[in-house]
Parts: sequence; C-alpha cells; structure tokens
Amino acid sequence: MSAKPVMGQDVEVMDPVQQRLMFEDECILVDEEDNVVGHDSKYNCHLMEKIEKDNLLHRAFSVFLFNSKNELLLQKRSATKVTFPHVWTNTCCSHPLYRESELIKENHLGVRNAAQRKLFDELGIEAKDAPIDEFAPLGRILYKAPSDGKWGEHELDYLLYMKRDVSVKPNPEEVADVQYVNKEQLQELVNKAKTGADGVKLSPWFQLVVENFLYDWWKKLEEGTLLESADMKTIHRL
Ligand code: DMA
Ligand code: MN
Repeated sequence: MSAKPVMGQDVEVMDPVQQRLMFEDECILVDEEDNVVGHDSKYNCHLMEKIEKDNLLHRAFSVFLFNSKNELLLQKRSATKVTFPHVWTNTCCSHPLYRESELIKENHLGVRNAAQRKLFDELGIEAKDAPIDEFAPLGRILYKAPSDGKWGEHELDYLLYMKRDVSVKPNPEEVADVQYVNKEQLQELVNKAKTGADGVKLSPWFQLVVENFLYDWWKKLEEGTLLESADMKTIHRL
C-alpha cells in the first residue's frame, strides 16, 4: 500500500515543517468498520486523487477540550497547514500514527496517546495537564471532505472529550489563534462562517460535529450526563 509519493511542484512550495510531517507521519489505514488494513504516508492519505482511486481511509482524532466554565477551546489553523489553512476548528485534530503506542486497541489507548502527543505539539499543553485517563472517547464519525482541488480528508475520526483548566502556549507553526467559546459565542462564529463575515471559515469536520452533536453534548455537560452517553459501538457516517 505504501507507494512512494511523487514529488510535485507543490512540494517545493510547501512549508518545510509541514512538508516534513507529510512524509514522516505514517497514518493508519482502516476499513469502514475501523479495522486496521495497512498504513501509508500522511502525504498519500490526503491526496484527493489517491483517496478516490484507492479508496484510502485513515484513522484520526478530534479533541474537544472544555474548561471548568464549560467553554470549548477552539483553534484557528495556521496559514502554513497544507490542508484547511486559516479555518477555525475544535481544540486539536490529528492522526494516531502507525507505531505500537498509537495502535493499542484496549480502551482506545492508541488514539488517546496520540491526542496527548499532539496537544503538546500544537498547543504546548503538557502531558501532566492532559493525563491519558482523562480523554474520554464519545463516538466515531466517518466523513470525506475536499480541501482544495488537490488535498482533502477521508477519515474515521474519534471524538475525544476532556474537561480541564490548562495553560496553553500555541505553536505558531500549527496554530494562528485560539479562543474559548460558550454556546452563544460558538453560534456567532457559525453565523459568521455562513455569511463569510470577518473571513470566518470552519473546518468541515468541526462543522459536522457542530451540526450533529455539539449542542447536545453541551446540554449533557450541564446536566452531568455526557460521559454516560458515549457510544463507541456506532460509526456515524456523515
Ligand atoms: C487531521 O488533522 C485530523 C482531523 C480530524 C481532520 P490535521 O490536518 O490538523 O493533522 P496534523 O495536525 O497531523 O497536521
Ligand atoms: Mn487526515
């Protein structure tokens, strides 16, 4: 499965840090039931042409970090991200890699290890502030989304919840801006994204979570029943 990527012109203009990750990160390929079927470079997994031709689907995670006031931490992706630059999205998104520690199935430990790694890489949140046990998987979604003509996503995405007050030090290579939002503030951002006001855009996966789950999560968070409602059996095809 891991055909050598062809170096195109785009590679020369790609930000060097993001370029390195495109070739060093080896993503986990899964079938639509989330069984591991192989691995391939982050580069290949996000090339729309390859996704369509080989039906490549890879495993991913999306962290939703709330503070003690039940506000959700959002990030704006940096201008140098190859896929979906400049868009507002949930706290942190990335991929568990094809390595032993991130392939562990029990209690979704592999995905949670990856989430801890990336919270530090992207937001400077230290491991002691993001203990593995405190990432709670709430569900899984499967979706496909083009970024521009060339790049896109086709992911089986674990939605991970954590509630904790943390100190954040965004890495400018990854993150252009951060903000905490309550329900009303998120709705304002969603409205702006609809009309394009202030140039606001949302990532497609965050938009799907907002439309399908987030307000219900907020309600359950206020009632204290969110963790009971986790469903790791269903894979929601959105
Ligand atoms: C990929 O995120 C994961 C999802 C859920 C879209 P990303 O493009 O931010 O990955 P990375 O941080 O590894 O570049
Ligand atoms: Mn991806």
